[in-house]
Amino acid sequence: MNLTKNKSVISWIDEMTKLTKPDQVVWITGEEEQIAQLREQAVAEGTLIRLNQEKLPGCYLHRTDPDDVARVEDRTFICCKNESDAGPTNHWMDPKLMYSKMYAMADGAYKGRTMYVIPYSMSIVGSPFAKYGFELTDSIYVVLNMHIMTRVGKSVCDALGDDTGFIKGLHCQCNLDPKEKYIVHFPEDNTIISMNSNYGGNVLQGKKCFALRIASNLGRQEGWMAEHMLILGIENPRGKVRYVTAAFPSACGKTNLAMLIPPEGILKEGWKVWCVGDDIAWLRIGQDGRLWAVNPENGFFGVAPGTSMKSNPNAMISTRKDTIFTNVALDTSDNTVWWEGMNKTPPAHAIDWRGREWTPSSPEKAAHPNSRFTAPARNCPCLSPEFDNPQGVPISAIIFGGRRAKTAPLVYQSFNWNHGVFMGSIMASETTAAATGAVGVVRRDPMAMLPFCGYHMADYWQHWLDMGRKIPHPPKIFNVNWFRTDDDGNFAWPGFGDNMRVLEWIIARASDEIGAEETALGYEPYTRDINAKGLDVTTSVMRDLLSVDRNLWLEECKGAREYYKKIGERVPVELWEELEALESRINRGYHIR
Ligand code: GTP
Ligand code: SPV
Ligand code: MN
Repeated sequence: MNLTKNKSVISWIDEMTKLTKPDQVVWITGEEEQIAQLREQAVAEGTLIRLNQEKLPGCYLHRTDPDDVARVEDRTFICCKNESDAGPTNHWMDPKLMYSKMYAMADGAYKGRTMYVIPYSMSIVGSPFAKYGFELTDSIYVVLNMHIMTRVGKSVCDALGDDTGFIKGLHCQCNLDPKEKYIVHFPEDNTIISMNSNYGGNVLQGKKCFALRIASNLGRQEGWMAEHMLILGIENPRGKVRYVTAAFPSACGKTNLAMLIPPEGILKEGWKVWCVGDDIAWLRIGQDGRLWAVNPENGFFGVAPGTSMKSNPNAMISTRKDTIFTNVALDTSDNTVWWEGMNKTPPAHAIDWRGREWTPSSPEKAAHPNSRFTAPARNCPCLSPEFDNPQGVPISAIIFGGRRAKTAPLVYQSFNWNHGVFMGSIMASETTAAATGAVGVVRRDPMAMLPFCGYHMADYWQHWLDMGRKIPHPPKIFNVNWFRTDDDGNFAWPGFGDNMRVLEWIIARASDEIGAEETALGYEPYTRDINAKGLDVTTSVMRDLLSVDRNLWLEECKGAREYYKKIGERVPVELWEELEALESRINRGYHIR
């Protein structure tokens, strides 16, 4: 039965039904009864393994095809009319050609299968910022994950009414052929098609496909921003909460920072951190002239390895009920889950992510490095009371960051908005297991949006500059690096909860409460201004963490120059000027630490 009378929705679904030829069509209503029945069916079909329901109530394990474990950037396409509008960082194909290719693959793809129609909302249903979509899929796993990650069901259809501005999404598992995977976006007609995958960001279309690649296009047209950013609130001992967003590339610490618990001493002073979002922020200018952020998601699709009661208790607790685990190990002693970094003692016997017997002496990892949990946001102990506020939260600071073993110091602040945009545009980070391909290779990843910007990167930078001119009270912009290593290759900064010490400085700077040292890169903290009480970091290590190597930075400028050339003639002149100014400050030896 249809959940909507919206003629354009119905006619598009009719068209897709004729094409894919399912045995039956099932609308996802959002009611618990239907979801529970689908979980049962997934268990019966072997798609989900029911975990220990006493220790992990409502939790299930899923194993993907071993060739389908991460986003596939080389199979991801932006199909707009003009190739030049997709820009040099996106793969492009002519929309007509791509549609015919996709429709040929979709022809009969649901034969003998069920088409699930998922009406979903990014952001709170009925709020002025919400955007609605429909994902058609033949995967119960996708239905169950979308049900956690977004707001799903009849209320979405009711809120949409007769509006034609919805996002169309088609997903076909086909036979998961790695060579035939396609993650395709048609920004000019708000359509997404995923083929031959059943993994995370490839197929949970609300996430990267819609909330970033399509939404970045909408934001540019409508004057707002869709960003790969966590959102968190920092409450000071006087009860005042200030909000920051942070853009780090995939698997570089967003979920961890978003749920941070301050170190003992700072906690005792009365500081607290509230999580609003861990991956995506939609930012708009509020009537008060500040930038306001909403998290369009409703759950966390977080990296499992490294998550522990020590590193991120709030994430651990979030996964103790109603969670779907993907590609982690199964601890056979009590039918629970395990992954590397969860605790010191691995289980004596487990089933690894590929479904094979595993013991601590096995040469391979028990959990895939990109194994994940899908957990409802409501499970998070530090979820912000503002999470469901349709207006979002006002942003005091924007933080960029990445994995850099050497170049980037622990923290610095931009001189102004344009300089901050420049900092974001030349961001670089070591690649991680979140996408297929080599791991640990430094690449430019502007604003952590390289794989997610749905149009020309230079136009995106221009949009940032334009927004800066329009925001009467813009957030201050910072850069952080939790991943500096010492001479032995160990992380020099303890990270995790101790990142609060850096956040404290950022908040103080954003509120104009303390001074800073003006250096070639921007404003850097005086060493004494990073709260080191109870911290196991000597002053000399602290100085190293904040130091800037002149030669490395000259190399960095060279790299940025080459990158701008690659992005081409649309690179805004303001950014070229910032690059030249930085290079000249470094050359002059201007306050290099
Ligand atoms: P996506 O979900 O892919 O967008 O990743 P994310 O940015 O949310 O990254 P996440 O917080 O899941 O962290 C990824 C990995 O980085 C995990 O293995 C963490 O343990 C590790 N990590 C996070 N924060 C820190 C930190 O402050 N220091 C160090 N050394 N590692 C960290
Ligand atoms: C990322 O890779 O940035 C993720 C996971 O958050 S995915 O949903 O696969 O994009
Ligand atoms: Mn992400």
